[in-house]
Amino acid sequence: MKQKEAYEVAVVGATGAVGRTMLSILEERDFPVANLTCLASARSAGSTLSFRGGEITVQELTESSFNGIDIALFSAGGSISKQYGPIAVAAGCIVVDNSSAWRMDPQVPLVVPEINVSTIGDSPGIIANPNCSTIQMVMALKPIQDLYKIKRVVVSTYQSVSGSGQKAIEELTAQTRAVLDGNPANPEVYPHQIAFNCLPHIDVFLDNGYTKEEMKMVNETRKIMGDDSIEVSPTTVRVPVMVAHSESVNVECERELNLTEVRECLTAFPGVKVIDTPANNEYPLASSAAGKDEVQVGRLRIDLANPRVLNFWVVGDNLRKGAALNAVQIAEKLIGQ
Ligand code: NAP
Ligand code: 12T
Repeated sequence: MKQKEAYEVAVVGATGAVGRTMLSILEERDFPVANLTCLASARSAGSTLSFRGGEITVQELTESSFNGIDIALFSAGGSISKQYGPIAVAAGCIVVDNSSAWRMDPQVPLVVPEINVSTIGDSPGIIANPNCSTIQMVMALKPIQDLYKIKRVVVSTYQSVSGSGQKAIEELTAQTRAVLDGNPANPEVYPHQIAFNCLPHIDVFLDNGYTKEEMKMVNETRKIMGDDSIEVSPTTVRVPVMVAHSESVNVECERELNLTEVRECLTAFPGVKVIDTPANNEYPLASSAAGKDEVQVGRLRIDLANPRVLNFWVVGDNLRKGAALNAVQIAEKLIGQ
């Protein structure tokens, strides 16, 4: 895009869990923002959000919201992205979209900057941000793919409630209190109690028996890695954690793995931190990854039965690298940073 001193930036869904994190990250990384426009529904129009020591009044999203905006970061759900993404593009914006609306559209690049920034063309329009569980997994898979070529991945996720937004964070808090006090949990966001429980159900169930979240991990992994031959066998589970998703990953490669080499390639990969000293009880944890930018990888070990198979544990902040940070990194690439 045309380079400027500073850019007109809009955040759609600015009051949400991801939107608020976008504001923090734009501020932390000193993104060259001339003006920040915060957009949400009529419900929160008129409320204020803090940005760079000032207060920004939230405006209601309308068809004219994008006039004069250079970059629009969307995180207000798939139907808003489907409806307003093309309106923003027609107004001359570049859209970085966090929803699942455009990810598998062949015209839309699906980008993790450390992996496939080159798929962003000269006049991108909409750029899709991948699903949170997929981003942290492919960050660990990419260096392994480059060295050993991956055939198949079996993954089970342990996903935090912040992945489903602000209301789910409140639901886990309220339910934890209610259950400890001997009161009923009253599920609203999830179909069952999430406090003190694990739900093998994220997003909606599809006809093939998998959830939509599981199929995102299958299809988005192939698109980001640029390799349709990678087989992904996922089980996605919601756990009573506030922030950061954890994943157990089993990767079958085309040739025998060398654990020292695996450790080295992961350590060298930007955005990945290897934490793997089990003798000192050191391994990635949701509690240590929450609030951090890096994707943490540990429990690296070769499969007991097959020297071409690796097991590891990967943890990432779903609101940061899984959503807002990745989106802002894409915006940084757009402005030539
Ligand atoms: P959230 O906390 O529920 O926030 C939703 C945001 O969308 C709020 O700002 C809300 O504004 C706004 N919104 C809702 N309906 C709207 C409407 N009709 N018009 C304008 N704004 C509207 O959810 P979240 O966790 O931040 O997630 C937001 C979206 O980001 C998700 O739906 C998902 O598509 C995406 N997401 C992506 C990832 C990823 O993996 N990359 C991770 C999490 C979420 P009000 O304050 O007015 O209600
Ligand atoms: N349903 O970006 O509930 O497609 O954790 C991310 C997270 C959808 C998405 C979740 C979801 C997405 C969730």
